[in-house]
Amino acid sequence: MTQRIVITGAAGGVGTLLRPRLARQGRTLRLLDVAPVPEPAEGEDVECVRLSVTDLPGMREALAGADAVIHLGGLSVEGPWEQILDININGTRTVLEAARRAGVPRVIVASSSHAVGFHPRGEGEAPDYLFPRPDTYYGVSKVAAEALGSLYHDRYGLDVICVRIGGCFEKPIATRQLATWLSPDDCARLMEALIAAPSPGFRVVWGVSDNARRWFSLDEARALGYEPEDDAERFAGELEGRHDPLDEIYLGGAFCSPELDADPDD
Ligand code: 15L
Repeated sequence: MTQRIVITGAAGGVGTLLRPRLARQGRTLRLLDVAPVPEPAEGEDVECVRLSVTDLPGMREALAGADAVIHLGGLSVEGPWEQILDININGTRTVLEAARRAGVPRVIVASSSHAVGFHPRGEGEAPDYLFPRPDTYYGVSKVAAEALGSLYHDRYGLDVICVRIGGCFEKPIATRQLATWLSPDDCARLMEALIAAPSPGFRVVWGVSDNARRWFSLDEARALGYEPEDDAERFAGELEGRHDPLDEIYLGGAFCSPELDADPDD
């Protein structure tokens, strides 16, 4: 039987990187976004739907028959509170509620290091399930997404895995990402593991490659079958000067800067 995987925010950065990497024989990818999603190439088993994560009836229809949802949709950086509240928080609740109503058993939620960004860097690896200390409204929305995932697991039995993604780009774009980078190939490896893991329940894992300078634990992700193969270190020479002093102090780095205060004039 064909496996059906839905990706929200499929036209965004991570969605675009995942699309070719999650293609499999016997799998249909249903790609949702408010922005246009490029039409399927010849032979690509893909369905594209223009849809907001805040549209419950539309989401419910789009999720019908899905085996799992990878929820990437929403703002991926700091934004005005009203937008964060509507798109990220209400949007995540809408996706989970649509999954419940459509009978989708598993939702993988994109969380972020910014859910815990105000934790001091400290020595050693930041553990799995590190208590929330968001660094922005965006970080608050990721904490809320994790809380909603927990609720939808405990109340309705959905498997929900929240991935605190370090930073998933083609290659690292700042020195901090020598520690926090999740390579696109490792991101796909992680998603495959999370799609396949038997009865995970509710989990919070770090999404990071096995970087030599890694700040985050890989224990919980590995326990679910993730085997990272990449290390950002090979890009170290290219990142000269792409450094923020806050990277030494907080897990969230520059997201902890007062420049990100939402309403500086009030
Ligand atoms: C995130 O959560 C963002 O979505 C991404 O755009 C990067 O800024 C990343 O964190 C990061 O910290 O590098």
